[in-house]
Parts: sequence; structure tokens; C-alpha cells
Amino acid sequence: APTIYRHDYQPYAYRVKSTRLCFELDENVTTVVSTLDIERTGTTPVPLILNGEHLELISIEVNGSPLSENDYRLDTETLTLFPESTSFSLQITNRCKPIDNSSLMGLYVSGKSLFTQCEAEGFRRITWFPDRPDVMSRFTVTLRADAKRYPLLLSNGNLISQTDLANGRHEAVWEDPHPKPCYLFALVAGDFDCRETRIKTAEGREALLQVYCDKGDLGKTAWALQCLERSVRWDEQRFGLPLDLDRFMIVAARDFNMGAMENKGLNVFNSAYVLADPDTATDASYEAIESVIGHEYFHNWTGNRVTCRDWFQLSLKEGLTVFRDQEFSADMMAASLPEKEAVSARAVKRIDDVVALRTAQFPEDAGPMAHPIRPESYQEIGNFYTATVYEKGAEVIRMQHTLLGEEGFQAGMQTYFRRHDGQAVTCDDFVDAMDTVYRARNPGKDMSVFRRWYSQAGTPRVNVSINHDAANQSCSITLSQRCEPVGVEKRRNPPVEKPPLHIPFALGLLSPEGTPIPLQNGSDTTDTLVLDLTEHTQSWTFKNVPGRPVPSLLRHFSAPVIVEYDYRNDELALLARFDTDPFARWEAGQELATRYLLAQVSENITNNAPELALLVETWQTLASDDTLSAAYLARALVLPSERILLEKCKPADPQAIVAARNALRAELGIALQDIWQSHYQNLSETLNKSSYAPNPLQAGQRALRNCALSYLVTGQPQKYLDLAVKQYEGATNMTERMGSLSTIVHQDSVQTIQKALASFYSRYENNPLVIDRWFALQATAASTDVDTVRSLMTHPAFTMRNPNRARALLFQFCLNNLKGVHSQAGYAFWAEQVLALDAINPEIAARLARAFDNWRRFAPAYRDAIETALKKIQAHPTLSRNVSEIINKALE
Ligand code: DPP
Ligand code: ZN
Repeated sequence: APTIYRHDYQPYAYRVKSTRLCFELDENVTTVVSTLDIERTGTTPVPLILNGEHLELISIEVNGSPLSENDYRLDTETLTLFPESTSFSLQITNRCKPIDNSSLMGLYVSGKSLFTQCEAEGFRRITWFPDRPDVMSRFTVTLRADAKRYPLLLSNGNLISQTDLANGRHEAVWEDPHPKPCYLFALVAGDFDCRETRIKTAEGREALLQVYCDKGDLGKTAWALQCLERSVRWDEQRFGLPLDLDRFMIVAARDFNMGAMENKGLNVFNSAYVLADPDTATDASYEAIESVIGHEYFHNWTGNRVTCRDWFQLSLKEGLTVFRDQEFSADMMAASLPEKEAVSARAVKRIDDVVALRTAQFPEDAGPMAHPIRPESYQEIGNFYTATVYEKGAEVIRMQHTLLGEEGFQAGMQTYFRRHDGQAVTCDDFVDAMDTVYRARNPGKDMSVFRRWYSQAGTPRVNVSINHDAANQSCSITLSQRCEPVGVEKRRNPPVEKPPLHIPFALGLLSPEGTPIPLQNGSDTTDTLVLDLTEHTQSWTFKNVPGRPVPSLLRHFSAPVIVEYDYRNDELALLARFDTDPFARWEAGQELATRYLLAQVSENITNNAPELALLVETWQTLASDDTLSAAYLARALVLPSERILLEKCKPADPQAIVAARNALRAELGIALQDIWQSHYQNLSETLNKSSYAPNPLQAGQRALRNCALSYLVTGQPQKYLDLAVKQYEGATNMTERMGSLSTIVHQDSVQTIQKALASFYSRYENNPLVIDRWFALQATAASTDVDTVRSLMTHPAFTMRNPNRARALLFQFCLNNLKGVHSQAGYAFWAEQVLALDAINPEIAARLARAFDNWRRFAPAYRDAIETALKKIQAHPTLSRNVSEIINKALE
């Protein structure tokens, strides 16, 4: 497949002033008539190149006259015309086959309904069109379909008319007043239930908010609609951005490749991010729904009103919108809590986001797919909807927020919209807007060094050294940054030069007794100072530091970097007890546990491993600290995940990691038995007093209670398994039920496991989202191996064609069951499933294909076996462009 380079960007030679689409919808064969009002931008004639794939051409007319085959060129992926005049009307009639479309890109069937997915390049599977985000057009859409099978016909914008037609068909006409690129086009046809509310926006506009779902699911849409209304209010209040539509619709689809899609005025969602009630959704799902609904809604401005010039700029909308949804969730959490809890609520959200970054993005940034948040090249853009573009992209926006402050950042956003509303722009345009504000407020400084975050891949490391001068009571801190070559850079000769980045580094100092040392900041003092590291090495000196301080580094994770500092173990324990920054406090405990665990993995014997006693003591102190919220404790007391540990283990030895982590969990389960028990009791009593609500206070309590249960059962299964069974049987909501069930399936009493799984299945047989949980739980269970998964694949409820189901079983096993998958049989199974999925849905297959990206880091026995599996995939004669890009890069 050809490689596409960012530097090759050329503006399109034509404008598409208006687009009229008329659909004769039918799941077998749909006919599309597309009428485009086209105008050339330059003075000399140039070919008009349109994208189209898997389409059947019926006819082409220019200004009402049919073209003959000599007048155009039709290739597998393009249609080329040779117009002489500067403006003309082009009408194309074509057909497509929704029922045969298993890729879920373009127009496809899910259940009995029809849906579209056009981002990034799905519109070309509907009709020939300049399928690129910088071609923006005004859309009018006519939908015709059988009135019984498809009583609801939805598209973007406003409903202009509805008419009954002959032969039991009917028609709806929609007009979107906002010009948009075709990736934001959507249509939905089917029979749905709808929950709606009318609101008045801050500007005084009346708007209709609607959530559509399959018949029978209406009772599970209340939360989604509330989240949508809260999103509208939050964007008005915090960003001053109003809803610009009369009508905003969300439709839940069972078959969906991604989480959701921000089509203008007609968001299509994976049903997993819409449907919730206490009996079927966990607290984590409620939270995820809030964040995805926020995310897609916020795209209405950051993505839709201002969109991307080309797909290399994807982080322009995704990084920014993830930052916005993270802030939305943090604000919602803090707002709903009493003050003591609210303080740590933002830290809890931050911890969760950083864990996600370290789980998915750090490995990506160190592996064969490493790319800057604004990639330089790609073969298949579908492969670049990555943790780097999204999550690291959000960190890069967050750093700009840190550099400018809330008020400065909002001023930058206003500048951005004033300059670019209605345009398709670049990441540089965004930073220019921020830089304008930054320069005005920081004379002599600018963001030129900061911009390198957009072009540099790899996770930078910041090394810290401290020099304390007892005589002068002063302390100097030296920060040095470096960024190793990653991905393709490793093979460059001469080696790539990586210039320093602008890293906002938040720092505090604690006395040897654990009290905060005030730091001079201008004429004030502060507990936390943000240092501007812009060179390879810089030093800062602090006065009035009597004893050698314990530094609290990278507070609130102020930059997406790895910190290197040679803490003593007792210093980490001190920070875990006393640090006033809740993020850094959590980090210190995690670091202590990481050191202990890595030292257990034979080849990682280090000389800085803490004694088990110190770890137990630290966990004891944390667990009994009643100033900490339950939600925070649930994060602080959980050990670093297997995947995060694997990332730090050299060479990576998955089986040893799993064993070490389980052993420590059992130790802590026994050593802290009394504390776990008392948490369990107290939380049970507290929770029993009120009925279920998906709020952060209760969610934190349930999380800690499940955490305590899991430690108790892991430590002494014989003694505590009954408690888990009791919680399972008496559960009044899915969070309790799943918490106990996952504890049950991770121990080894086969009978108890089988009984619980069977009861769960029969209870939820008819709820696909819950059956996904049932598969996922078994996929990750300690006793599950390849044979177990193969037998689950023969279960009547299993299908590869539904992405949620494939993710629940195959992805969960390959990505999150290190014990089960890391064997020759596991890798062979993985290769087989990548190929099987690729024949159905390349986008999904390519995600699974990335499971062992970092295979070169593994101990030799694992490494050779993974290489064999990769080569087996590579040798397959018909690989999609998606999978072949991933596998070729992994093997390069
Ligand atoms: N729908 C995906 C998202 O919102 C792609 N834009 O991130
Ligand atoms: Zn997005």
C-alpha cells in the first residue's frame, strides 16, 4: 500500500457548494442519487477526482447531460472526470449493498436498522465524493424507505418534510444548515424508541435533545439524556460555547466499530455508551457513558464547527476534545461531592486518566507504531485513531492549559474560534491562537519550543538530581531531559537528533519529617511550583531549605514523561503517607510496589527493592487513613496492573509478572485482613442505607468494598469465598454483582465458578451488553487458556461479526489475560483470530493485530514464538491494508 505523507498536502482543486443526496434505502441494494454543485477554485482546467469504493455506478450527468464511458475514468478507488467549465452540476447515481457490508464503514445493517459510519473514509462507500475533511459542503438529504420496516428516517440538521409515498414507502427530507465535511454525514433508518427533552440554551434558543434506542431499551436511556443535557450546560458555562442546533440526536447501535461518532446533530453511539440501568450497568459504565456523551457533544465545536484540514491533524480535534471530556468528568465529579471528597475527586479522575495513558500510550510510544501526536505519514488512517493521537494529544493540550492557566487558555480558545470558525485547519493554527495569548502575557517568551510536542514521538525521560547545601540551607534541583529514538527512528543513520521539549514540571518539597516546604514564587510562597524545562538541562535553587528535602515530582502528572529519581524506599514511603499532592502521593505508593514486584521477577533483581514489611506498613497506613476518600483509597490500594508492570520489566516476562503480582496480593490480603474486613463491613452498612445512585460518592464506596473483598478472597479463599458468594447472591446492582463475580472466577473453586457463571448467564441472556461482560470475565479469568476460549467461541451467543462481542472475548483474552495468552498456543490462536477478523472487519482486526507490538522487548522464548505468529499473518495472501501496515511495521 502507498504511504501518504503530511508534507504532500495539496488543497482540493474544487469547491462543492452544495450536496443533495437522495437515498432509496433497502438493506440488500440501496440506490443513491448525489447532486453536487461544483466550482473550480483555480483558473485552468484540472481533473476532478472523486473517491469511491465497493460501489456500482449507474450513471453520471453533467448539467443534465449523461456522460458516456469515454468521458470519465473509473478505477477501483477513484472516479475521474475532466470538466472544462468552472462551475457545473454533477449528478451521480450509484448503488451499494448494506447487507454485505461487514466492515461497518459506510452504510451498513445492524439488527434490523440501517446506520452509517463515515469517519475517516467511509463516505466513499456510499457515493463518489471528494472524501477529505477540507471539502465542506451544505447537505440536503432525502431518505426513502419502507414505512413499516423503517418508520424513522434520520439525518443531520433539521427535518424539512415527511411524506407518504406509494408502495408502502415514505420519505423524509433533512437539511443541515452548517457546511460540513462528508465524514460528519450520517443517516439512520429503523424502528426505535426515543427519550427526549426540550431545553432552552443560554442564548435563549429552544432545542430538542433526543436519545434513540432499540425497542424495549427505553428504560435504559435516562442517564444518557441527563448526561447530554449536562454536557450542553457545561460547554456553555466553562467554555462559553452554545448549542448551535435546533435538534441534537443520539442513536444507539449494537454493531459499531468505535465508541461513538460525532456526526453533526446526529451522533451514532455504540450502545455500550448509551444504555444503563443499575441492574445491568456498573459504576464504571455510567462514568464511561458520561464521558463519551460529553466527548461527542463537545466535538460539535472542537471538530465540527472547526474541523481538520487533513487527517494528519486528527489530534487537533481529538486531543482537544479528550481534554475537554476529561475536564467535564472531573467537574461533574467534584460538583456532586461534599468538600472533603471533592478535593480528591479530581485527583481520582487524573489517576484513572494517567493509568489509561500508561497502559496504552506509553507502550505505543516505545514500539513499532510510535508516532508523534501529529503523524508524518500513514498507509491506513484507520490505524491512527490511537492512544497517542487521543490521550497523549490530550496531555499536550493539558500542558498548554497549565502554561496559560484557565483564563489564558479560555482566551486562546476564543482566539481560535474567532479566527477559524467554519474552517478546516491545522494543529499549528491551534497553537498559534494559544501562542498569541501566551506571548501577550509572558513578554519575551513564546511557544516555539513547546510546538515540538506535535512532531516528536517517544516518551521523554526527565532525570532529577538534588544538591542540598546544609551550610546555606539551600537546595538546587537539576532537571535533564532526553528522548530515546523510537519506531523507525531507531534505524536512522546518522541517529535522529531529538531537540529538547518545553516540559511544565510541577514540583514540591517535603521536609524529612514529611511537612511541605514553602517555595518562593516571586514575592509569594507556594507548595507547588511549575518549572519551565525548555533545555536539555536546567537547574533551580531554593532557599530556606534546612534539611535535605524529599522531592514530590511531576505533581498531578504535569507532563506526559517518565521521571527518573533515585528515591530511597523510606522516602517513597514518606511521600505515600504525607505528600499533600494526592496524585504524587498515589504515585509514590505505586512506585514502591513496582520496585518490590520487579525485584521478584528473577531477571529484574535490583538493589533498591523495598522489604515486604515496608510495603505492608505503607498499605496499612494508607488503608487506615480516614482523611482519604473511598474512591481514592480504591486506587491507592490496588497494585499496579500486570500490563503496566510488564512495560517496566526488562526483558518482559509476563508469566513471572503475573505470579509475583498474585503472590503480593495474597500477602496483602492476609497481612491487612482486619482492615479489609472492617472496610467491607463499614462500607456495606453505609451502602445499605441508601438506594443505588451512580454518583461518585457511592461509586467510590462500592469500588473500595470490591477491592477489600478481592484482597480477602485472594489472601484466604477457603475463609472468604463464601463472602463473595453472599455478595453475588444478594447483589442489588451490577457493580456489586460484577465485583463479586470477578473475585469468584479468579480463584480456583471450579464448582462455585460454574454455578455463578451459569446463574449470571440465565439472568442476563437477553441483554447483549451484559453477555459481553460474561464473555469478558471468562476471557480474563486466571484458569482460562486457549482451549477455554475456543470452547467459548462455539457458544451460540458468540459471533465475530459484532465488534463488542469480539472485543469481549478475543481482545480481552489476547490483551488482558497475560497468563493465558503468553504461550506458543496463545500466539498461534491470536494469529488465527486476526486473520479470521480481517476477512470480516479490517479496522477491528488491525486493533487485535497490535496485541504484541512490543514483542522485541520480551524474553527470548516468548519473542521467538511471537515472531513466528507475526510472520504467519504477514504471509497470508489477502491481508487488508489495515492489518498489513500493522504487521509490516511490527516486523520491520
Ligand atoms: N467518533 C470518534 C471519536 O469521537 C472519532 N471521531 O473520537
Ligand atoms: Zn473524538
